[in-house]
Amino acid sequence: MKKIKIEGMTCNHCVAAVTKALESIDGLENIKVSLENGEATFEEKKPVDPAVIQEAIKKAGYEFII
Ligand SMILES: [Cu+2]
Repeated sequence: MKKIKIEGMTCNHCVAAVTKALESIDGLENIKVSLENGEATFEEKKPVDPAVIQEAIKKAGYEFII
């Protein structure tokens, strides 16, 4: 399981937006986004470039802290 830090989430809409962004990435599964902890966890069915994840989260309007 991988864990990433996400900055900027303030409510459940943010959680939904980040979840959707992560779900749009091919190769990720079991995505869980925690508003409380400001993080997301997921499994990689196949290796995913962190830059792709960062880009998707950025596009959704949040910041992925490596
Ligand atoms: Cu929000």
